Amino acid sequence: MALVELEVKGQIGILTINRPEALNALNGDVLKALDETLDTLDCNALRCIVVTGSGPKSFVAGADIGAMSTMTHEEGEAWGKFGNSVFRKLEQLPIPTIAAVNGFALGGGCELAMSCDIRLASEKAMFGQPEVGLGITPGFGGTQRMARLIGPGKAKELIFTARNIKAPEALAIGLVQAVYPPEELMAEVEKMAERIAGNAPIAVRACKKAINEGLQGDIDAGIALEAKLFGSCEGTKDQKNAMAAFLEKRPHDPFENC
Ligand code: CO8
Repeated sequence: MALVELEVKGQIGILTINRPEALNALNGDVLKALDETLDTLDCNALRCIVVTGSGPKSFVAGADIGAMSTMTHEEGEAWGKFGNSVFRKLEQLPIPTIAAVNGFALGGGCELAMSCDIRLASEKAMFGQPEVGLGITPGFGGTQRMARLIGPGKAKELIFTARNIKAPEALAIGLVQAVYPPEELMAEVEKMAERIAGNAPIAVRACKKAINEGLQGDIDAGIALEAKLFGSCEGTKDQKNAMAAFLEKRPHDPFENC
């Protein structure tokens, strides 16, 4: 069995981290498999990516503690750099990504979920950055992405205390966008992915770019980027198709990524 599986369902790609005997913990082989699988994605044909974990208990229970237990300073830094490069590749995919958090999302697992655009969780999901209890820091972007997602005060509280939180608290603090009974999670995730896939692909990509890149700079630069991207959508076949349909009071033709 592959350590990372890719299932294509129409225009949706479902990536499953597949090491259930270790609750999908990320060792070097899993990270490498994820890296290679991301390289194979056809982001012109696919319109949304779902990331989930194999088995009923865990999304990803963290980086592999056994593998990290004997690392030197240099090995630790190289490990962090590699993990970060993979998660950044995921984050920078041009199409939207949804984490379907089906269980434990701890340490590197929480960081993987935070590298996706949207997080939907099972009622059984648990989130946390337990690293300081293991004598390390979050190392796959956790200090950066959690502070940006839920604000620095709450991120510091969770990271300094190494307190794990359950799905309802993750929802309340905005770490996840919705929580579902475990048996309904994947259907709800796929429903959202289909809805995204049904919208004009160039416009959806432009929105992702505007939000992600806009958040890196000041608001004036973000607004200038938005204006440029808005302009780039005008004149596309999809824009003409959708607006003509509105004006003619009929449904638009399916969008074609053009
Ligand atoms: N690493 C390696 N193996 C793991 C991990 C992990 N993170 N999590 C679970 N496993 C393994 C267990 O060792 C066990 O294996 P075995 O059956 O061979 O003993 C198997 O998965 C099942 O686990 P449990 O029996 O413990 O299952 P429970 O249901 O009793 O408990 C828990 C589930 C609560 C999730 C528990 O397994 C746990 O606490 N796991 C560790 C969680 C954790 O601390 N994660 C954070 C790790 S640190 C991290 O992710 C750092 C990321 C950034 C690093 C970058 C550095 C530069």
